[in-house]
Amino acid sequence: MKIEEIKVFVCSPGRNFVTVKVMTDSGIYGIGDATLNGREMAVVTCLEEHIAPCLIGRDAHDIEDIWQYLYKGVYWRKGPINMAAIAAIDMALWDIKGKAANMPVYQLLGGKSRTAVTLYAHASGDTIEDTIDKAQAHIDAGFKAVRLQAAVPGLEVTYGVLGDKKDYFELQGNRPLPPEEPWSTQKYFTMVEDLFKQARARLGNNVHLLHDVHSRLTPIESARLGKLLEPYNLLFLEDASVAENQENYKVIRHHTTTPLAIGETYNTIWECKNLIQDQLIDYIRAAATHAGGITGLRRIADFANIYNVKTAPHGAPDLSPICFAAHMHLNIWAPNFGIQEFVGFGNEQLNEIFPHRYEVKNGTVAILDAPGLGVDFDESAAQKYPYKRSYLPVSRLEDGTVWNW
Ligand code: CS2
Ligand code: MG
Repeated sequence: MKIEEIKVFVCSPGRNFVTVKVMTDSGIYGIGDATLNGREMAVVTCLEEHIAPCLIGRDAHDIEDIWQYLYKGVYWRKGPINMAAIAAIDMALWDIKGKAANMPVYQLLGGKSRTAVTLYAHASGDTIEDTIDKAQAHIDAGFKAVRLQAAVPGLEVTYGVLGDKKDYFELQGNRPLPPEEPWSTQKYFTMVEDLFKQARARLGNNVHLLHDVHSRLTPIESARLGKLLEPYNLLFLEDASVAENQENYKVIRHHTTTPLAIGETYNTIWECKNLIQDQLIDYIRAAATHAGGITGLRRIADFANIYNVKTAPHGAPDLSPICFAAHMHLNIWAPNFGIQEFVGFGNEQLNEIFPHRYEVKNGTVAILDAPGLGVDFDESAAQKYPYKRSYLPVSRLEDGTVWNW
């Protein structure tokens, strides 16, 4: 089955998505997600100009060889742009193989380890009360796990809290330049302890609570936070500190038993090898779109399994439903699957562009038995929402120093 054409699309139903469609001479096509928020067009160029010409005429069944060819063959290994491009091709090839075999992708990975995938929902509020009300609504809808984020009093904007803004562009003030957001660790600490104290008091102990620090703290501050939150029994504390230096996590681990999660920006196993091997984390959050596709994430999951680290794939709204589908197949297969982040199936526009039949019931998603990935891409619907330049925010401390967003 030969690859005949590789099409690349960018659409913007509220935020930008890069989608790849690999066409074969058999009539079967596959789709993949190559979205890299804030650097979308770099991935498009990488795919169109550098990758697509090398793949025309290749056998679409050679997933592993094509992955190695694009990873090792480029000489400049790794990196988010290259790995997002590889990821999209890889997902599309798994989609094709599944359709050709008339089987869902999880069957090709080894079959199911479970019958449904547990999700964690987001509760993000302008106040602690508002956050807890939203968490209660998720619990009432059947969710067993909820991530709590609340705006930090005294800061103009807080990561993870959209407030009354309709979408991502409105949050940026419709300016096609990176918005800047202030940060204060001191103000945050006051809020976060109250948030979990009040949440446990109101929500009880029968629900898993999670929290994303979005890399704002230094290792010793993270250690302090982990200790502070121990009484509230978190499922995990996410991205407490940056781990470009993986040894940083030894400082945190040394002081707290709060479980730690990291990895949504990772592109390969190499960024988390020591974190996993030294058992410095409990959940690895890499995403198929950013870590080399199903092939890349499968390798990370298998390695993590040896060290009792579970998977918790990134499920932010800037990953397309194709990535969500790829995660679902990995989640259904992985013996060490932990939990899937879930922000809803987006707006109507998104569902029109990426038709799928996933259904959430009691905070879980049952896998569908459609062949391949089980999600499609409607080219003409996508055309209605053209690309809009957009950036992620930049963070600054209150004295103006650039900080981690
Ligand atoms: C967040 C993301 O979902 C998460 O855990 O950290 O929403 C993140 O801010 C975005 O994906 C950035 O692109
Ligand atoms: Mg996060």
